[in-house]
Amino acid sequence: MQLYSFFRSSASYRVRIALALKGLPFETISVSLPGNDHRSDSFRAVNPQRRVPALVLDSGDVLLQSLAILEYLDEVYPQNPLLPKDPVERAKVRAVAQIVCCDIHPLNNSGTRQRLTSQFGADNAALDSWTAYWIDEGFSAIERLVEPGPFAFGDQITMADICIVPQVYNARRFHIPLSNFPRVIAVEASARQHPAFAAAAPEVQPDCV
Ligand SMILES: N[C@@H](CCC(=O)N[C@@H](CS)C(=O)NCC(=O)O)C(=O)O
Repeated sequence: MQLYSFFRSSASYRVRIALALKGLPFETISVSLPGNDHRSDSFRAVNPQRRVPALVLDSGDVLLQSLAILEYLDEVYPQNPLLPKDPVERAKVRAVAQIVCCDIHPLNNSGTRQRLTSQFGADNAALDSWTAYWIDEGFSAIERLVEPGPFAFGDQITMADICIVPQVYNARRFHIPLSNFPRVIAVEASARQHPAFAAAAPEVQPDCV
C-alpha cells in the first residue's frame, strides 16, 4: 500500500496510526501542503478533492477520507479492531471520532485558514482565535463524552483515540490552552505510549522537516 501523506496533516496521522495498529506496511508518498503539492494536476489525478490522506491499495484502488479509510482497514484487517463489538459502544466511539473529523478539524485545516484570510482578510490573531474557538467547542464535548480507562472508551484503543491524538497535536501546534480538558489529555497521553502511535507521530515521518 502507498499512503499519500504530509507529516503534519492530522487526517494523514489518523490513517498512519490505524495502519500501524493493524501491522500493515506502507510506503509514504509525501505531499507537501506548504509546497502546494496537493494543488498539482498530478495529485488531482490521485485525489480529485486535493487533500491528504489518500491510500492506494495493492489493487490500484485509491481510498479517500480518513474515516472511510479507517472503516475499510477495520473491515478487511480485523486484527486489533478499531470499534467495539457492542452497537451502542460503537456509536459512542464514532460520535467522538466525528466530532473531531466533522466539527473541529474542517474548521481549522490549512485550506479553511487560508480562505478566511483571502476572503475576509483574517490576520494571524484572528485565525488563531477562530481555531481556538472551534477546538475549545469540540474538546468541551469530548471531555464529557470519553470514559478514560485508560483509552477514550476503556482498555481497547478505538477510532476515538485515533482521532483525538492528532487533534491534540494540532491544538498544541496552535498553542491552544488545554487545561480545561484533563480527560482528553489523559487519553492522549495513554494512547501516545502505544508503539503504533509512536510510529505514526509527525516527528518520525520521512517527510518531517
Ligand atoms: N475529511 C478529510 C480531511 C482531509 C483534509 O482536509 N486534509 C488536510 C490536511 S490535514 C488537507 O489536505 N488540507 C489541504 C487543504 O485544505 O487545501 C479526511 O478526514 O481525510
